[in-house]
Amino acid sequence: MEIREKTPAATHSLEEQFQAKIDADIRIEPKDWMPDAYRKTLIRQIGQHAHSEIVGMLPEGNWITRAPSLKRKAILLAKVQDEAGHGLYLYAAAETLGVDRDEMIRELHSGKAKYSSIFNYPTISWADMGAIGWLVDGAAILNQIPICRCSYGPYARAMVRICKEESFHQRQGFEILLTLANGSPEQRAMAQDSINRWYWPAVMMFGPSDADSTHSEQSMKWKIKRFSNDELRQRFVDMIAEQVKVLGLTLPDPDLKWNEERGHYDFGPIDWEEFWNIVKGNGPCNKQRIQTRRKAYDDGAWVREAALAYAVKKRRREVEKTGVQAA
Ligand code: BYC
Repeated sequence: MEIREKTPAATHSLEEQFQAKIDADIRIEPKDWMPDAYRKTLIRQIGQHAHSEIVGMLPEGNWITRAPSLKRKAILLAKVQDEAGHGLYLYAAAETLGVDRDEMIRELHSGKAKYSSIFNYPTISWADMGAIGWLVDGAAILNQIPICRCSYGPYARAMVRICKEESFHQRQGFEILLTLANGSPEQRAMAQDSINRWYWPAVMMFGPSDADSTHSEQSMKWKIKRFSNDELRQRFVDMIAEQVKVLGLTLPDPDLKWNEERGHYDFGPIDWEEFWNIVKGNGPCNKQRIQTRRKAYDDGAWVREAALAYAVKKRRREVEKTGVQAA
């Protein structure tokens, strides 16, 4: 049933007024009216994004104790901590839509909620820390800068700080690869091998091609997404194809070629079978990632309990002192 507002000028449905706000680039805030489907799409996307940040800590966390120097270790530790922070801002942004954080985490642990395909690949060498920073965070920046202009206020605002931090992440990754590329032949080979393994999975991070993207059309109308998956993917390839020249290394795509007419790089076919296989949970590390997250959650139960007990005690003391009951 169509709902109409009871005001004199109520010639437009709530849905039409909502879309008019979006068209005029007016942000939607948590207490504003919004269609259920808009709320659901945001909960899905922000939830998946938050999970990606938290699961994304694992492949790099794997190298913290094996970083080649104290400086590298401190930088990597800071980056992984940043990702925990990103997850927390994003869970908080999703909570403004009325979803419970524990429920989101349960969905991650049960396999119902998705997270980015990229984090289901193993990190087998130190150079992978460079490739993740350069390629994965590079892809993340291109995808996430437009989200700073997303129609939903809390998501857009959370993305501003996240993007600043991602930019540092990408630079540190590039610098790791540059150092290796200018090092011994073995180090150079290690950097090249890492790029060979991470390049295509990073290209896939942008999601299915536009023709197969179920949510893009609606999400773009709602300005949750500002560019399509393929548009962002093309920008990524154009950027990386130039930056790899500075490294003096190559990308594993024999079809990569500058197209003068299009003003873009042409690139080879994407292995969508590999992508969907990973999304469905059958990648090299899917099971391990979820198991690790579940264990971390269970092991952290005492911290959550202690924090809650402390909050209750603090509130009780305040009431005893002031006689005022907190809302
Ligand atoms: N992996 O209709 P589509 C980071 C799913 S964090 C897995 O195009 P949408 C970082 C999609 O969910 C990186 N699944 O969807 C962290 C949908 O399935 P459902 C994460 C994928 O939402 C730590 C179906 O395929 N970034 O960078 O319009 C360290 C159809 O797709 C993937 C974000 O989350 C994938 N790659 O567009 C370092 C950014 N792609 O839900 C780095 C925010 C698609 O219908 N998210 N699917 O079952 C987005 O921008 C969009 O959600 C996407 C997908 C572009 C990813």
